[in-house]
Amino acid sequence: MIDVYLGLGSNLGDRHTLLLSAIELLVQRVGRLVRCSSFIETEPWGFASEHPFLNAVALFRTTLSPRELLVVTQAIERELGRKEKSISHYTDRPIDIDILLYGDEHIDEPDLKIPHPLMGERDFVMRPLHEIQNHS
Ligand code: PH2
Ligand code: MG
Ligand code: MG
Repeated sequence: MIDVYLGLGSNLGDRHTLLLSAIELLVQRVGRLVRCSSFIETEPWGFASEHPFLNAVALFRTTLSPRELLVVTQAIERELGRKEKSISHYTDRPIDIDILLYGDEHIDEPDLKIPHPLMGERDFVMRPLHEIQNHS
């Protein structure tokens, strides 16, 4: 069993319901939910948008491999209404699920980088991450 930290974000639609739906689907397909942070409202980071985000970080325990996890999280994003992603710039989205940490593994593949390379720069990740890491 591996501890995996996932970052969740939504800035379109019913953000609260979308985060809850994502967590419910992750419980069904990834594994047990060990902890979940508060949902925090944050300003869009790295791009201009009039739609603020709701962000959270959740800790799951899983037997999935990192790549299986990527496939599952991307399928859930699509099921919850995520359209084609832009590779050149950030865009508004109903749901985003990012793999932040997978045990203590380091992976550097074109489409899968763990730990998430930008997580340390992002308050909307580090605040909820610290909330659940300091609450064991
Ligand atoms: N996600 C991004 C880019 N910018 N800003 C906030 N506040 N929250 C996010 O989840 C977010 C972002 C790329 O995935
Ligand atoms: Mg993201
Ligand atoms: Mg993402």
